[in-house]
Amino acid sequence: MTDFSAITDQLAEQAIELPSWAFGNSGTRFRVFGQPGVPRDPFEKIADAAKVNELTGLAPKVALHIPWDKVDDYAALRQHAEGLGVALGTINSNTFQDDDYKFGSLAHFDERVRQKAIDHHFECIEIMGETGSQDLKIWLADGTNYPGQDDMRARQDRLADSLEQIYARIPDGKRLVLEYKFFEPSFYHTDVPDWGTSYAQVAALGDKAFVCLDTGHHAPGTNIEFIVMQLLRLGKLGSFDFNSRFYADDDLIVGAADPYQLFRILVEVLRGGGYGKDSGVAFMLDQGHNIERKIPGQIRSVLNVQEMLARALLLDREALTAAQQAGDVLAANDIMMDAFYRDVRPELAAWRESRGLPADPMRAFLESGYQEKVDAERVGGNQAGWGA
Ligand code: PSV
Ligand code: MN
Repeated sequence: MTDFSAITDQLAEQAIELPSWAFGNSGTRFRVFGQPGVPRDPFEKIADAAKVNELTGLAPKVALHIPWDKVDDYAALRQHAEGLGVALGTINSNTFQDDDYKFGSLAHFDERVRQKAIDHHFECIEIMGETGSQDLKIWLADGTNYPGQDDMRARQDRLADSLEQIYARIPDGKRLVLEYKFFEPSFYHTDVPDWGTSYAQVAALGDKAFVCLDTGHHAPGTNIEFIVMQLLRLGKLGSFDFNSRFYADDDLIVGAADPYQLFRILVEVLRGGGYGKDSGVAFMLDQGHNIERKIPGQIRSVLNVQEMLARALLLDREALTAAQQAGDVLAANDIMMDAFYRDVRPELAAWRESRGLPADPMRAFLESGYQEKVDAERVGGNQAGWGA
């Protein structure tokens, strides 16, 4: 059995980017349930995210969504973040909440709307300069609901042209990542439905363009770790949006629905060189906490990823390779299961303490009084929410 101390240097490199929108109210199309203490502006969202980092040491960056996180002074937002020990991360564009985008954005048949969507991305690139962000993440709601509604081929060509124009403005050292999703809100066809389409589009752009893999954006039964392996093999895995799903794009806490899948994904990440400071892969969460409290929801999420990463790091690769090469199916599977079932929680707790972090960050948060404080302070104003 691999000794836990053998993996702590690698564990210490773990960095997960939190989505600012996880701290605002969110819901389903049936209801958004408000909660006390919810941030009223991007500054308060960052304060909550910084709390998660303070207690876990795992979340040094906060991803922003524009226009949800629009502020007058991005330098002030950046300073505020840095003062709280976090940095501003990925800038997510948003072309799905404006009447103009009913029939799409970067693939739209109307040149006026398509230009508006391209301009929005130019604005996002400018914001990246002020926030110090590395990545522009594009997810498109573009698609159609009915066969014949639009020409799928022409849409793909217009998308390629739009992306090319945006890519031309990505400064050196920064990146464009294109996220795919198989359906919703479009139900007949989606313009970037799968990793292959995203890969084809970003490969045509150049070496500053990558694929973003959102774990909730696949059909049931999809072998996501295979996609991780393939994108790493092709040098095009740019980032993850981690969350978990039972049915569609549920945006539930990562590792909650299928912890074994998260383990398998992380095993492939490690196998393919997708982990560590120099890997170039950004690990983000993309979640909504609709019925649970948001800050502990995020704490639980990053701890889930940490626990699963520890197990993946502890996998006995030498023994696994030997079993694979001997064609020993059952031994190979046993080795995977041994790592997956190893309860790393006590060792992680002790290691956290040794680094000056709380052994149990969930409990530390509940005992900190932070929630009660913000519940009392944040009255009045407009609560932030998914889409606001
Ligand atoms: C789309 O469902 C998505 O996964 C994209 O990443 C969006 O930016 C995000 O959700 C919004 O929550
Ligand atoms: Mn996503």
